[in-house]
Amino acid sequence: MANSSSSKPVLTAAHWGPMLVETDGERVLSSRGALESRHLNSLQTAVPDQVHSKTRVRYPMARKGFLASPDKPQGVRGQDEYVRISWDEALRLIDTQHRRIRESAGPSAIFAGSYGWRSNGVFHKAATLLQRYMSLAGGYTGHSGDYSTGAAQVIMPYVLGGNEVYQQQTSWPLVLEHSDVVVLWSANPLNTLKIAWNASDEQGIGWFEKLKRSGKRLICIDPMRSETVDFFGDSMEWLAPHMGTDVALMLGIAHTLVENDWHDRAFLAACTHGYAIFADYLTGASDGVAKDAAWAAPICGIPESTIRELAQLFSQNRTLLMGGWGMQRQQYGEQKHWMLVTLAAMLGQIGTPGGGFGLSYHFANGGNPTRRAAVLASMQGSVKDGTDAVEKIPVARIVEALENPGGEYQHNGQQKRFPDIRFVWWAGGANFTHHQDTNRLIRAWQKPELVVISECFWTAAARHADIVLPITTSFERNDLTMTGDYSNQHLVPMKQVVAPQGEARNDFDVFAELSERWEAGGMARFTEGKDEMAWLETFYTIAGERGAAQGVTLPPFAEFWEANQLIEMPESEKNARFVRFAAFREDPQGNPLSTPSGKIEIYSERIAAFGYADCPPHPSWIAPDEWHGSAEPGQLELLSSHPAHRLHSQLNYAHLREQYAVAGREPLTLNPEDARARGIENGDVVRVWNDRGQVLAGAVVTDGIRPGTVCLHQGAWPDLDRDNGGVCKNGAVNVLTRDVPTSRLSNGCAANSSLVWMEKYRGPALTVTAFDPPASA
Ligand SMILES: Nc1nc2c(c(=O)[nH]1)N[C@H]1C(S)=C(S)[C@@H](COP(=O)(O)OP(=O)(O)OC[C@H]3O[C@@H](n4cnc5c(=O)[nH]c(N)nc54)[C@H](O)[C@@H]3O)O[C@H]1N2
Ligand SMILES: Nc1nc2c(c(=O)[nH]1)N[C@H]1C(S)=C(S)[C@@H](COP(=O)(O)OP(=O)(O)OC[C@H]3O[C@@H](n4cnc5c(=O)[nH]c(N)nc54)[C@H](O)[C@@H]3O)O[C@H]1N2
Ligand SMILES: [Mo]
Repeated sequence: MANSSSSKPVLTAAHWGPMLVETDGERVLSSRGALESRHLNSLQTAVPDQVHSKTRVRYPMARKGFLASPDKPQGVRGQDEYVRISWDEALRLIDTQHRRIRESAGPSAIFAGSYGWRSNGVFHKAATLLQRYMSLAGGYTGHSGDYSTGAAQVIMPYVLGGNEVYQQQTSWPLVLEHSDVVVLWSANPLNTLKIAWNASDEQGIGWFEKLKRSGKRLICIDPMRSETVDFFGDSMEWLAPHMGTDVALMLGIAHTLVENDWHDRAFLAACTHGYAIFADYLTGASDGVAKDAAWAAPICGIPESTIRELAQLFSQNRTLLMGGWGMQRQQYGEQKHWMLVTLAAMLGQIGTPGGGFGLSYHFANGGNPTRRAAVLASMQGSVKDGTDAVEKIPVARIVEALENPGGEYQHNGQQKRFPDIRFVWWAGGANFTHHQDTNRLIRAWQKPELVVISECFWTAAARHADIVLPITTSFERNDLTMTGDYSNQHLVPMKQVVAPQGEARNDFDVFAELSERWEAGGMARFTEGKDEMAWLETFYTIAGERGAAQGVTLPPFAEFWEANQLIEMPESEKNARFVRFAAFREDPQGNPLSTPSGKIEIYSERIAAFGYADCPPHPSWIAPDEWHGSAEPGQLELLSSHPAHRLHSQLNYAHLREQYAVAGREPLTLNPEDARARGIENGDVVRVWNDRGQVLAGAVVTDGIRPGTVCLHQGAWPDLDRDNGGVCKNGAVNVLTRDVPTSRLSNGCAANSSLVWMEKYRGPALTVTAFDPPASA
């Protein structure tokens, strides 16, 4: 039920935290954070824009060329007009074509991997619900991995036994107590902590604020002077290497350690495996090239003397290397965190309070101690006796799969074959902004026989679909969420604020109805006979059982739901003293890691056995194809970091855009040197291009970025102008990025290894139309 009282704000939550939303019962009036915080999170103000945006999908729509002959669609996806159809017609069309394709081509022809940051909540999980329906219908092709940590999450288990990127970090109180030096290496927590996969617990920035006032030595290694460096001001040093060269920089530091006998031999002997082989590479004994500071300096663009100073500083102090993820979203991205861990191992501080490395302080408030908690259960992606994914493709290889059906490829030591995908359904992801090389994607996108998109908004993906289904935002339905992916700090009701807009339906209801169309009794199988509130009560009841084991008692569900209040979980003294790898450090034999040797693998026999030239068996410097070392004069390194006032592409249409748009489009950060060389002034429209595509963006000229590097944050909506050479008017960075795997080990996203050209734009004035729905909508 929509809340009809106008006086009391409704409590709900998004990835960007618990929020209070004011409504008059029909319209959303305003929204704000529900937790007390000294750091305003701009995303929390955007609920009215989300619910009432002119770019909402209002009705089911179908592409003309598809409707003309659904068995054999005509026209070009992305160039066709859309026609309004009824829900009944839309679901009938989907059911008929789904049946036809499944019968003729089998379950692997149906791609339901549907990656993306759908709204949070334990029940209305778009892709999970899609997969649940496809499990009922007989299986599908899913995906493995993610765009976030594609390389790191595959390499780290070989090295440390766990993925490290989604695991709790040594607790913040201990970092503040014990660390002397903290290094943010390719991390921008001021931006990235605005969100979490559940809802943000909003504690992370507060911890970084304490760090700022701690008097510790703080260093940020990033080609761009990020919001975080600005936030730390004088208390942080900024070192700006060339993009993609961090392994060389780390090797230079490591070599300096060895030269001075500053490395921790005892730790290396007791806790690591294969160091000697790596050491031969480091010193050049095996290949004749000593990876010393003088070698590293011209590669990474950091002076030799600085590299040597870092080695001394790190080895003589309790040092914590906080690794972010931008640097592994690159060709050979696997090497980055492997080398970071190797460097930390050489420093010998892994497993100490406040020393070693951590790969999630910048994400989901890692290090904020885990509470004793009643943790919610959540919706599962398969029905009883259903068929789960019959096949999985590495998530960022989707275009390669469409281009090369049946083609063989290597993944993580396995020889695999791409399925022959004929039907793609995306629910809860924005693959036309998240995937690399948009123009190549658009070509590959013509291949499937059917593309269905479930969306709240007319995204570029929706504009390239055959059928577009209008879906509710999370403010038009009821749900539950925890805050903090690691802390479980709060349990929050996500109460419906207003009625569904237009003809929008919940993903759950769409797939429930399709299940019934698929087979008699399908709806009951899909829903297990439960509606929204019954499911929420189930998840809450399980939370109560889990909580009981932790000494946490929840009020009865009805009372909780009525109260419109979140529940804060009690602190745990034990968890507040958590030190990652403490037990292993104390007794490596008794508490081995789950690696083959039980130790930190600096050399991996398993990886050696795969024989991958693009992922050697110990951390190595391999020059990417596109980097400053291969750039022609005038070419620039392209950075696509995550945006401050969006979650990827989410909210690009919102009023927040006024805070960052330049010349009406996505801002592009460039150094004054690069601006002068091209006659570009602050605020100008620039054209940026390479052989993959071209975009227009608004120039932000600042010394806060390394010369030779430009940044376009990821997530601007593609707005390709076919009448003007296909230029993207809104500055969508993936029009320019290269679509190659990090390596054949993990096949991760490598967007941050791309070169571009840039000039002042002198063409006709082109207005951004990305947020105008199709004329007929
Ligand atoms: N160049 C470059 N590219 C990148 C990155 C980069 O660093 N550089 N980063 C990569 C990373 S790490 C990621 S995680 C991806 C992010 O890629 P995505 O997660 O795909 O990006 P979002 O913009 O969050 O897309 C979520 C979509 O889900 C829709 N949605 C929200 N709620 C619901 C719902 O309840 N139901 C349905 N059906 N839809 C809903 C939203 O409207 C939105 O369009 O981008 C990747 N792409
Ligand atoms: N506000 C907001 N928060 C978010 C997101 C969002 O879209 N908006 N996205 C969320 C998601 S899904 C994810 S995966 C995380 C992403 O978290 P990250 O991947 O850590 O975020 P990025 O901004 O891609 O990269 C972090 C920093 O790495 C730097 N960097 C890039 N390349 C290099 C390099 O070669 N060397 C060095 N030293 N630094 C480099 C970038 O300049 C950037 O400042 O953030 C999450 N948080
Ligand atoms: Mo991500």
